[in-house]
Amino acid sequence: MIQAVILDLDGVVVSTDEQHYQAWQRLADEEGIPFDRETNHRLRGVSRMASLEIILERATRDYSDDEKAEMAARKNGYYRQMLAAMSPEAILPGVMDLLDAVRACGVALAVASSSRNTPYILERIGLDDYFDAVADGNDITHSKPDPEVFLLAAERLGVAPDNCLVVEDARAGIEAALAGGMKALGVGDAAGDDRADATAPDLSAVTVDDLLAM
Ligand code: B16
Ligand code: MG
Repeated sequence: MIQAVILDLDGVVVSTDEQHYQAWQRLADEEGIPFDRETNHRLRGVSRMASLEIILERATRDYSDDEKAEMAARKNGYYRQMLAAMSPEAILPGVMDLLDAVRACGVALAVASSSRNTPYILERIGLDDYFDAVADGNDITHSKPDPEVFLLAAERLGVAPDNCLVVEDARAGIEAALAGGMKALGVGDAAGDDRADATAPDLSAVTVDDLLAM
């Protein structure tokens, strides 16, 4: 029985994919490292430092740990400049109607994201007080596909993992939810992931009855 719905943030509640892409592209251009949308696709749900390591696969020299830290911070500065322009209009279609309906059924709601910018994004979209629990990249040591962020969200809600449903757009996130003993609904990029318990193009195509019957 589903007692909690745990949502990934980027790609499920909002789409910050384009802003991540533009910020990484600017950094890669400055460093003369080839980067494209295909590589950007591999960064979905992956932590900031792990994302940088993927970008550096195409670099022609080695970078020190200090240089890597500076590059990740520079990219994050570009990204946050773009997040500053974000408003509640960035919430993806169908999300608020579905979440309000889930909450009306007495089911708890949490966000579990790899992003260390989660508090800032929730503030920008006006949802900083909306969720019953938040777990994010600031709280964890192992990024998806490790289940740590989902298990922490469930613990903060006081709900057992097998009573939790995760909504994810990244394949690494589906893997993480299942590894944590939770059910998984794949949307967006993860709509083609046949390991998920159910899939949908986005949350506007999902009803509260669909969700809670999983
Ligand atoms: P930050 P999610 C993830 O968020 C993004 O999908 C991924 O592209 C990003 O690299 C990661 O957060 C870290 O983000 O640099 O803001 O800490 O999908 O887990 O909500
Ligand atoms: Mg995501």
